[in-house]
Parts: sequence; structure tokens; C-alpha cells
Amino acid sequence: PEWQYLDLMRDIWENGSERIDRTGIGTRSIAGAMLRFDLSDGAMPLLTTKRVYWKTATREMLWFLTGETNIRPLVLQGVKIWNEWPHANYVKETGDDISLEDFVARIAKDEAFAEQWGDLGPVYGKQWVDWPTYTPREDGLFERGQGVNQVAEVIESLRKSPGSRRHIIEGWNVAELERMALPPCHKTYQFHVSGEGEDARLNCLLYQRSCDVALGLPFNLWSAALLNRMIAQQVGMKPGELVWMGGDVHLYLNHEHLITEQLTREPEGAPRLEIVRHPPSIFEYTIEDFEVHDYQPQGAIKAPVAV
Ligand code: THF
Repeated sequence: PEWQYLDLMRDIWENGSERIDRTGIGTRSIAGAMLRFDLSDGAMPLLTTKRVYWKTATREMLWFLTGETNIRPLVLQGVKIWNEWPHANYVKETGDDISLEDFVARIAKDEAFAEQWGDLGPVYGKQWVDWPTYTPREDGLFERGQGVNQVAEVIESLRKSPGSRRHIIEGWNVAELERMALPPCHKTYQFHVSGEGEDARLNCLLYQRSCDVALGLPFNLWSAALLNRMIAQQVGMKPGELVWMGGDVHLYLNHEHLITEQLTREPEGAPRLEIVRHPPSIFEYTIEDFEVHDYQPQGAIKAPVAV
């Protein structure tokens, strides 16, 4: 299964069209790609050709599920993957050219500072569990309604009508894109049930509009499979397949060292995820609930994230 990832990487590097992107770094990019992973018997799309920090990605997923959009809870757990965006925003807004390290230390130490500068806007978590609703009033204005918890609703609909074609979690809230530090990349999750009763299997389809194949995709694949595993556990189904679809699928030009190194490596082994507890709801998992077995990856390959 991991060969699909490496083949995609090679294809983009050799055949992608080169262009300057939003970040100014430059990418090679192709339009559209699909990957499929069998998730049965604990199998996970966890790359072995470099070390993937699955606990970091898991902490991020648990943070999404809390509806939180401030980086502070991540920072306090040592998760650094969202730090660059609030830092860049702070420097731009205040003209204070504080280093990333100092900025992050201040987020950890100073709650009021974090409140003001650590928020990413209404990104994933907010849309997933509290998508805003508005009800029209007599005077033509709108009143804030109760937010929609899409995750809870999908679990409910999987239990009640597994055959439904509407098991969707959507991150792309058009009206709020401008207030997000970054519009969602992994934007649409759809769940699909094959088989019935004891044999019911939960499949997850993810549409990702923009994909940083070298740095982001290993996280995104893990996270989608993880979400599928948690939801499957909650609704009493076996995990089926993960079907990943990418829109603008690209490699950043400054990831060349990572790409050329990783393409010399070969996949080894078959890592498995065990969920060691059955929490009463999707919102009550903790990092200790997850154990990965048979994961002996080749070395990590560091590369900078494009902001
Ligand atoms: N923007 C860009 N340009 N690439 C992305 O992958 C990306 N994301 C999220 C939002 N915007 C993005 C952020 N997710 C890493 C991993 C995921 C990220 C951001 C950064 C990263 O640096 N990973 C390193 C180190 C991991 C660690 O320190 O724990 C790695 O080697 O994997 C994709 O959704």
C-alpha cells in the first residue's frame, strides 16, 4: 500500500507542472490523485519509509474533536505543527519581529496573549463540531442558532441509517473562509458502510483540495484512518477502506532532499493501530487510548513547512 504513496511522489516530482504558489516557494503539481488503503485487522496507512510522528497527528485529531481553534492546547502538549501561522500573523500585525521560539514560549506562558494571538479562526474543529447556523428574524436580520455538531450527527446517522449517502463532515464553510488562518485542506469526509450487521465495514472517503505530499499527506492519511477507526468503534463496525482523493497535489521545491532520499527507500513491515479502550463517546478519547504495534520506520527526514 505504501508504494502508492511513493509512486505518487515520484510521478509529481517527474511530471508535475512547476509554478509559483501562494507561499512563494514554488511547487510541482498535478491535478487529481487517488489512494486506497485497506484498514482491516488494525492496518494503518502509516509510512515506514520515514518516521511519521503519529502521536502528534493523533493529538491534532483529538484537538479538532474538542472544537478548539487556539494553538495553545497543542503547544502545551509539545505539538508544533500549527505554530507558524499565528506567528506569521503576529509579526505582520504588530511589526514585532519576535522569533518563532519566543512567540511559542509566550503562547505557553501567557494565557491572555494566547487568547489574543494564538487563534487560527474558525478552522476545522469549529466547523466540525459547531458549524454556525442563522435563523431569519422578522426585521430581516439573522439570529445565531445552535451550532451543528457534524461529527455527532454522522455517528447518529451511521447508527440509524447506515446505507445513507449523506454521512458527511464538511470543513469548507464558504462564509467563514476569510476569517480562517488557512482554509481547510482536508475538507470533506464521507463515510460509507459496506456489508451488514456483524459484517458491516466502515469506509472513509476524504477529499483534500490541496495536498503537500511530502510533509502533510503522511499526517493526513494517518488522521483520516484514525478518525475512521474511532467512528467505527463508536458505531460497532469493522474498519473498511480509506479512499483518499487529492485536488491540487504537489511537492514543494524546497523538499527536494526529502523526496530524493525517501524515493531511495523501500517500505518495510505493516504497522497496526490498537485502540485499547472503548470510550463512551467520540469526544472522550485520550492519547493513551492508542497503541501502535510493529512500527520500525526508517529515519525521520526533516523539511521546512511552507507558510
Ligand atoms: N501547510 C503546508 N504547507 N503543508 C502542510 O502539510 C500543512 N498542513 C497543515 C496546515 N497547513 C499546511 C499543518 N500540518 C508538519 C506536519 C503537519 C502540518 C504542519 C507541519 C511538520 O512539520 N511535520 C514534520 C515534523 C513533525 C513534528 O515536529 O512533530 C514531519 O517531519 O513530519 C497539512 O494538513
